[in-house]
Amino acid sequence: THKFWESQPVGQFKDIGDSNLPEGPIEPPTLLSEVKQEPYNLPIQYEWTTCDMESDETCDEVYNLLKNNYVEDDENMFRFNYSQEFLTWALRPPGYYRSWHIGVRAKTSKKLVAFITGVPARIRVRDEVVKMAEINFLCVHKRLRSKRLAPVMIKEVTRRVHLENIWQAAYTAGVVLPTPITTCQYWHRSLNPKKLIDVGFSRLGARMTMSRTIKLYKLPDSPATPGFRNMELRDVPAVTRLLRNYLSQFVVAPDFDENDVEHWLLPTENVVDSYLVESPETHEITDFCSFYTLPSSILGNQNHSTLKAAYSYYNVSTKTPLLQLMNDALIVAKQKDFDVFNALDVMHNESFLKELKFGPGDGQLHYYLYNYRIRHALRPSELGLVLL
Ligand code: MYA
Ligand code: JJ1
Repeated sequence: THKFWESQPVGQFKDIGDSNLPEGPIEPPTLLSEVKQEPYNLPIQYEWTTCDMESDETCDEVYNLLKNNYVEDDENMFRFNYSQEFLTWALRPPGYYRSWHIGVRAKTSKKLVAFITGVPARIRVRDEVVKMAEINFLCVHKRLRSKRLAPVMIKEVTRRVHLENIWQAAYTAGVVLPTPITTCQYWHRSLNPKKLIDVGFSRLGARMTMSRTIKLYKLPDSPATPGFRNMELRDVPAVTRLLRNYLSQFVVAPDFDENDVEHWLLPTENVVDSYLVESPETHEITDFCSFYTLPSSILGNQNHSTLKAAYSYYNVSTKTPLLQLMNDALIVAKQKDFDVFNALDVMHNESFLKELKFGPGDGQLHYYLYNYRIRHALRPSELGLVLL
């Protein structure tokens, strides 16, 4: 059972398959004057702190909390290691609220022991564009687990989102909660198979030698598509049009404007890479692909401490076949020294995963909406949203 989640306005397990329940908000908004004005109570030893992500010092504290306590795989071999630059990018999009970057400190030592964040986003669900918070980076220090701190943090971020007159949220988790709008599979494409095998990320296949494996995953030195180049600032209007048109076909997707595209998709070194295809004849922008950089710490390996992973982000093909576009993405990721290229089975990704030698991982990612009911669970291919 889920004592906390059963008390929240989210789709409940008992309601699955009930076609009488309408799609849309589960609870109506209240007046802002009815939103609780004081923070929720924490256990007496702890205090709330708003984390100023413009301060390098605070950003370092958050970085270290996450580096040591954030998400691990099911065998505790790898732990996400989001960089400081990544965190400032992820947490300071257009219109962000400082008050949604919430920490918990030990009162006596002032040590940061827990964290949760929201950033604002417009998310379209079918034909409705809904103002939402994207909730991410929920983390409680390993020594403070299972003390019901997470529900207090979730209630506090909810309160601060409500204070901005926003009543819905989107989030992902590796665990099953009431109730996913869809469940996605992680797929992995080896770029540096020897290292992946050495650190236990992957295994030598049956009847495979190391040299046959290296050959299997070999890629050309440079992209094949004429006109394939880095996205630049001047491309923002064309990329926005391309992306808006592409995302319109999915049931749930972000409603990106030019400001959002500039923030989320313009290349930022060691954070996000974006490429496009400019037709050599017409100079039209016809295709686009992107990935973000999220290394993982390798826990307890003598020879390697970091796994450099690229994660597929938003990709659009109108002229170059998606398979060829993504093969070029693999080629540039390999040139940038990534060890592995990861992707979820969202949007049209299924059409290239097997052919480009991705294999299914042991992890899944469940997507959720807060205070918004979807009548039937979606197929991953109906989802046009990638959260970081
Ligand atoms: S997902 C990434 C989550 N982080 C990690 O996995 C890092 C490593 N783990 C930890 O730091 C802790 O284990 C966490 C739980 C902090 C996850 N999402 O305090 P507890 C429920 C939601 O005793 P702890 C991400 O960042 C659990 O079912 N709920 O547990 C998106 C139980 O409730 P119930 C979760 O292990 C986050 C209760 O918490 C999650 O010490 C989106 C137990 O609390 C989870 N990942 O701490 C948050 N894990 O009894 C929701 C456990 O009912 C946002 N729980 O089963 C909702 C929208 C809010 C805004 C709304 C605005 C309108
Ligand atoms: O990375 C993941 N799994 C890897 C490593 C497994 C190590 C042992 N548990 C994996 N490797 C196989 C790769 C192989 C390459 C050649 C082809 C065949 C496949 O499967 C998994 C995803 O699969 N990652 C995790 O488990 C991390 C947590 C995922 C949930 C994230 C929740 C995030 C919350 C966000 O806000």
